[in-house]
Amino acid sequence: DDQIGAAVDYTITGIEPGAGTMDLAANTLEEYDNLDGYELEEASTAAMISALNSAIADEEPVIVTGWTPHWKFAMHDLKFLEDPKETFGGLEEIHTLTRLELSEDMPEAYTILDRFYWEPEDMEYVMLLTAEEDMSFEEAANDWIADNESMVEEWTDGVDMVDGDAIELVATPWDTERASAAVVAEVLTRQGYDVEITPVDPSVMFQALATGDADASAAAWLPATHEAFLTQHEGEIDELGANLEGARIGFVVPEYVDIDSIEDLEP
Ligand code: PBE
Repeated sequence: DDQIGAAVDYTITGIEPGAGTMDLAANTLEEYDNLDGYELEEASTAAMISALNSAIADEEPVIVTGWTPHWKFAMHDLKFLEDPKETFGGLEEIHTLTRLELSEDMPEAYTILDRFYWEPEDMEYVMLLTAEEDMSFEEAANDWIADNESMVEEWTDGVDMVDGDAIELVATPWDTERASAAVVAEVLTRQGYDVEITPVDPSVMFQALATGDADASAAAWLPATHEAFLTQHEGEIDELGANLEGARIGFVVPEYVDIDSIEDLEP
Protein backbone atom coordinates (compact mmCIF):
# COMPACT_ATOMS: atom_id res chain seq x y z
CA ASP A 1 0.00 0.00 0.00
CA ASP A 2 1.43 3.38 -0.93
CA GLN A 3 -1.13 5.40 1.01
CA ILE A 4 0.15 4.86 4.56
CA GLY A 5 1.65 8.33 4.89
CA ALA A 6 -1.51 10.08 3.73
CA ALA A 7 -3.65 7.84 5.96
CA VAL A 8 -1.68 8.84 9.06
CA ASP A 9 -1.66 12.48 7.96
CA TYR A 10 2.15 12.26 7.60
CA THR A 11 2.38 12.09 11.38
CA ILE A 12 4.42 9.82 13.62
CA THR A 13 2.89 9.58 17.10
CA GLY A 14 5.73 10.08 19.56
CA ILE A 15 6.10 9.97 23.34
CA GLU A 16 7.48 12.34 26.00
CA PRO A 17 9.88 14.90 24.51
CA GLY A 18 12.60 14.01 27.08
CA ALA A 19 12.92 10.43 25.81
CA GLY A 20 16.07 9.47 23.95
CA THR A 21 13.78 7.77 21.44
CA MET A 22 12.36 11.18 20.46
CA ASP A 23 15.80 12.60 19.64
CA LEU A 24 16.60 9.59 17.49
CA ALA A 25 13.16 9.78 15.84
CA ALA A 26 13.68 13.47 15.01
CA ASN A 27 17.05 12.58 13.50
CA THR A 28 15.39 9.77 11.54
CA LEU A 29 13.00 12.26 9.91
CA GLU A 30 16.03 14.28 8.83
CA GLU A 31 18.10 11.36 7.54
CA TYR A 32 15.44 9.71 5.33
CA ASP A 33 14.65 11.87 2.30
CA ASN A 34 11.30 10.11 1.85
CA LEU A 35 10.22 11.44 5.27
CA ASP A 36 10.40 15.09 4.16
CA GLY A 37 7.08 16.56 5.19
CA TYR A 38 6.44 14.02 7.98
CA GLU A 39 6.00 15.32 11.49
CA LEU A 40 6.93 13.81 14.82
CA GLU A 41 4.15 14.53 17.28
CA GLU A 42 5.20 14.96 20.92
CA ALA A 43 2.83 13.13 23.21
CA SER A 44 3.03 10.84 26.21
CA THR A 45 3.47 7.11 26.39
CA ALA A 46 -0.18 6.81 27.48
CA ALA A 47 -1.32 8.87 24.47
CA MET A 48 0.87 6.80 22.15
CA ILE A 49 -0.67 3.59 23.52
CA SER A 50 -4.19 4.92 23.11
CA ALA A 51 -3.44 6.04 19.52
CA LEU A 52 -2.22 2.51 18.89
CA ASN A 53 -5.27 0.93 20.54
CA SER A 54 -7.81 3.02 18.67
CA ALA A 55 -6.10 2.56 15.30
CA ILE A 56 -6.02 -1.21 15.87
CA ALA A 57 -9.69 -1.25 16.92
CA ASP A 58 -10.51 0.29 13.49
CA GLU A 59 -7.77 -1.53 11.56
CA GLU A 60 -6.40 1.83 10.48
CA PRO A 61 -2.73 2.51 9.86
CA VAL A 62 -0.74 4.22 12.61
CA ILE A 63 2.99 4.83 13.13
CA VAL A 64 4.34 5.28 16.64
CA THR A 65 7.73 5.51 18.29
CA GLY A 66 8.03 2.22 20.14
CA TRP A 67 10.41 0.00 22.04
CA THR A 68 10.84 -3.52 23.26
CA PRO A 69 10.75 -5.01 25.88
CA HIS A 70 7.20 -3.67 26.26
CA TRP A 71 3.83 -5.25 26.95
CA LYS A 72 2.33 -3.62 23.86
CA PHE A 73 3.98 -6.43 21.84
CA ALA A 74 2.23 -9.03 24.01
CA MET A 75 -1.16 -7.34 23.56
CA HIS A 76 -1.04 -6.57 19.82
CA ASP A 77 0.58 -7.92 16.66
CA LEU A 78 3.12 -5.20 15.99
CA LYS A 79 6.33 -4.85 14.00
CA PHE A 80 9.29 -2.52 13.86
CA LEU A 81 9.81 -0.85 10.51
CA GLU A 82 13.23 -1.81 9.18
CA ASP A 83 15.75 0.98 9.55
CA PRO A 84 18.39 0.54 6.82
CA LYS A 85 20.17 3.76 7.80
CA GLU A 86 20.29 2.56 11.45
CA THR A 87 19.24 5.95 12.74
CA PHE A 88 17.72 4.07 15.69
CA GLY A 89 20.99 2.25 16.26
CA GLY A 90 20.10 -1.42 15.77
CA LEU A 91 20.11 -3.72 18.78
CA GLU A 92 20.10 -1.89 22.11
CA GLU A 93 21.10 -2.93 25.61
CA ILE A 94 20.05 -1.57 28.97
CA HIS A 95 23.03 -0.69 31.14
CA THR A 96 23.67 -0.16 34.83
CA LEU A 97 25.41 3.04 35.90
CA THR A 98 26.61 4.35 39.25
CA ARG A 99 28.19 7.53 40.53
CA LEU A 100 32.00 7.34 40.46
CA GLU A 101 32.65 6.74 44.17
CA LEU A 102 29.97 4.12 44.75
CA SER A 103 32.37 1.16 44.42
CA GLU A 104 34.33 2.51 47.39
CA ASP A 105 31.43 3.89 49.43
CA MET A 106 29.00 1.01 49.06
CA PRO A 107 30.89 -2.06 47.80
CA GLU A 108 28.01 -4.38 48.75
CA ALA A 109 25.45 -2.51 46.65
CA TYR A 110 28.02 -2.04 43.89
CA THR A 111 28.65 -5.78 43.64
CA ILE A 112 24.94 -6.54 43.41
CA LEU A 113 24.37 -3.79 40.84
CA ASP A 114 27.33 -5.05 38.82
CA ARG A 115 25.92 -8.60 38.80
CA PHE A 116 22.33 -7.61 38.06
CA TYR A 117 21.45 -9.15 34.70
CA TRP A 118 18.21 -10.56 33.36
CA GLU A 119 16.53 -11.47 30.08
CA PRO A 120 13.89 -9.53 28.11
CA GLU A 121 11.35 -12.24 29.11
CA ASP A 122 12.02 -11.49 32.79
CA MET A 123 11.41 -7.78 32.36
CA GLU A 124 8.33 -8.48 30.22
CA TYR A 125 6.94 -10.75 32.92
CA VAL A 126 7.15 -7.96 35.52
CA MET A 127 5.68 -5.40 33.13
CA LEU A 128 2.82 -7.67 32.10
CA LEU A 129 1.81 -8.27 35.71
CA THR A 130 1.44 -4.52 36.16
CA ALA A 131 -0.35 -3.97 32.84
CA GLU A 132 -2.70 -6.96 32.88
CA GLU A 133 -2.98 -8.07 36.52
CA ASP A 134 -3.13 -4.56 37.92
CA MET A 135 -0.23 -5.20 40.31
CA SER A 136 2.07 -2.45 41.54
CA PHE A 137 5.66 -2.65 40.31
CA GLU A 138 6.73 -3.57 43.83
CA GLU A 139 4.26 -6.47 43.96
CA ALA A 140 5.23 -7.59 40.47
CA ALA A 141 8.94 -7.43 41.36
CA ASN A 142 8.31 -9.58 44.44
CA ASP A 143 6.33 -12.04 42.36
CA TRP A 144 9.20 -12.31 39.85
CA ILE A 145 11.80 -12.67 42.63
CA ALA A 146 9.79 -15.47 44.25
CA ASP A 147 10.00 -17.37 40.95
CA ASN A 148 13.67 -16.60 40.43
CA GLU A 149 15.30 -16.94 43.83
CA SER A 150 18.32 -18.76 42.41
CA MET A 151 19.11 -15.87 40.06
CA VAL A 152 18.84 -13.39 42.93
CA GLU A 153 21.10 -15.62 45.05
CA GLU A 154 23.76 -15.40 42.33
CA TRP A 155 23.63 -11.60 42.45
CA THR A 156 23.94 -11.49 46.25
CA ASP A 157 26.24 -14.50 46.77
CA GLY A 158 28.91 -13.72 49.38
CA VAL A 159 27.81 -10.09 49.75
CA ASP A 160 27.68 -8.80 53.35
CA MET A 161 24.40 -7.52 54.77
CA VAL A 162 24.26 -3.80 55.59
CA ASP A 163 22.37 -2.00 58.31
CA GLY A 164 19.87 0.45 56.86
CA ASP A 165 22.30 2.41 54.65
CA ALA A 166 20.38 4.82 52.41
CA ILE A 167 20.77 4.36 48.67
CA GLU A 168 19.06 6.38 45.95
CA LEU A 169 18.27 4.86 42.59
CA VAL A 170 17.28 7.03 39.66
CA ALA A 171 15.20 5.56 36.90
CA THR A 172 13.38 6.93 33.90
CA PRO A 173 9.58 6.80 34.26
CA TRP A 174 8.82 4.18 31.56
CA ASP A 175 7.52 0.72 32.48
CA THR A 176 10.75 -1.00 31.43
CA GLU A 177 12.70 1.00 33.99
CA ARG A 178 10.02 0.92 36.65
CA ALA A 179 10.26 -2.87 36.39
CA SER A 180 14.07 -3.07 36.69
CA ALA A 181 14.21 -0.42 39.43
CA ALA A 182 11.57 -2.28 41.44
CA VAL A 183 13.50 -5.56 41.23
CA VAL A 184 16.85 -3.95 42.08
CA ALA A 185 15.25 -2.00 44.93
CA GLU A 186 13.70 -5.13 46.41
CA VAL A 187 16.98 -7.06 46.19
CA LEU A 188 18.89 -4.19 47.84
CA THR A 189 16.19 -3.87 50.51
CA ARG A 190 16.63 -7.55 51.38
CA GLN A 191 20.35 -6.85 51.71
CA GLY A 192 19.56 -4.26 54.40
CA TYR A 193 19.50 -1.04 52.37
CA ASP A 194 16.99 1.74 52.74
CA VAL A 195 16.18 2.27 49.05
CA GLU A 196 14.57 5.24 47.41
CA ILE A 197 13.65 5.30 43.70
CA THR A 198 13.40 8.70 42.02
CA PRO A 199 11.81 8.76 38.55
CA VAL A 200 13.38 11.41 36.29
CA ASP A 201 13.95 12.23 32.63
CA PRO A 202 17.00 10.64 31.01
CA SER A 203 18.98 13.92 30.99
CA VAL A 204 18.38 14.40 34.74
CA MET A 205 19.25 10.76 35.44
CA PHE A 206 22.69 11.10 33.85
CA GLN A 207 23.26 14.46 35.51
CA ALA A 208 22.31 13.17 38.98
CA LEU A 209 24.81 10.32 38.65
CA ALA A 210 27.56 12.60 37.32
CA THR A 211 27.14 15.06 40.20
CA GLY A 212 26.76 12.29 42.78
CA ASP A 213 23.22 13.38 43.74
CA ALA A 214 22.03 9.86 43.02
CA ASP A 215 23.83 6.56 43.59
CA ALA A 216 22.86 4.25 40.77
CA SER A 217 20.56 3.49 37.86
CA ALA A 218 19.71 0.38 35.86
CA ALA A 219 18.00 2.44 33.15
CA ALA A 220 20.53 3.56 30.52
CA TRP A 221 19.64 2.51 26.97
CA LEU A 222 22.85 2.11 24.96
CA PRO A 223 24.70 2.30 22.67
CA ALA A 224 22.27 4.58 20.79
CA THR A 225 19.22 5.79 22.73
CA HIS A 226 21.04 7.63 25.53
CA GLU A 227 24.43 7.96 23.85
CA ALA A 228 24.28 11.76 23.79
CA PHE A 229 23.76 11.92 27.56
CA LEU A 230 26.59 9.51 28.31
CA THR A 231 28.97 11.40 26.01
CA GLN A 232 28.03 14.63 27.75
CA HIS A 233 29.16 13.15 31.09
CA GLU A 234 32.19 11.25 29.84
CA GLY A 235 34.46 10.24 32.75
CA GLU A 236 31.90 11.36 35.34
CA ILE A 237 29.86 8.15 35.58
CA ASP A 238 30.82 4.52 36.26
CA GLU A 239 29.38 2.35 33.48
CA LEU A 240 28.85 -1.24 34.68
CA GLY A 241 27.74 -2.77 31.38
CA ALA A 242 24.54 -4.42 30.20
CA ASN A 243 21.86 -5.69 32.58
CA LEU A 244 19.67 -6.68 29.61
CA GLU A 245 20.47 -7.42 25.97
CA GLY A 246 18.09 -7.55 23.01
CA ALA A 247 16.24 -4.26 23.45
CA ARG A 248 15.24 -2.14 20.49
CA ILE A 249 13.65 1.21 19.66
CA GLY A 250 12.20 2.51 16.40
CA PHE A 251 9.06 3.18 14.40
CA VAL A 252 6.40 0.60 15.22
CA VAL A 253 3.27 -0.22 13.22
CA PRO A 254 0.54 -2.86 13.50
CA GLU A 255 1.40 -6.08 11.64
CA TYR A 256 -1.43 -5.45 9.11
CA VAL A 257 0.22 -2.23 7.88
CA ASP A 258 1.47 -3.28 4.49
CA ILE A 259 5.03 -1.94 4.55
CA ASP A 260 8.24 -3.30 6.07
CA SER A 261 10.74 -0.47 6.04
CA ILE A 262 10.95 3.21 6.90
CA GLU A 263 12.05 3.61 3.28
CA ASP A 264 8.64 2.29 2.11
CA LEU A 265 6.83 5.34 3.47
CA GLU A 266 5.75 7.46 0.54
CA PRO A 267 6.87 11.11 0.57
N1 PBE B 1 12.35 4.41 26.29
C1 PBE B 1 12.11 3.48 27.35
C2 PBE B 1 13.23 5.43 26.91
C3 PBE B 1 14.15 4.63 27.72
C4 PBE B 1 13.29 3.53 28.22
C5 PBE B 1 13.02 3.66 25.20
C6 PBE B 1 11.10 4.99 25.86
C7 PBE B 1 13.86 6.53 26.08
O1 PBE B 1 14.62 7.33 26.61
O2 PBE B 1 13.56 6.63 24.89
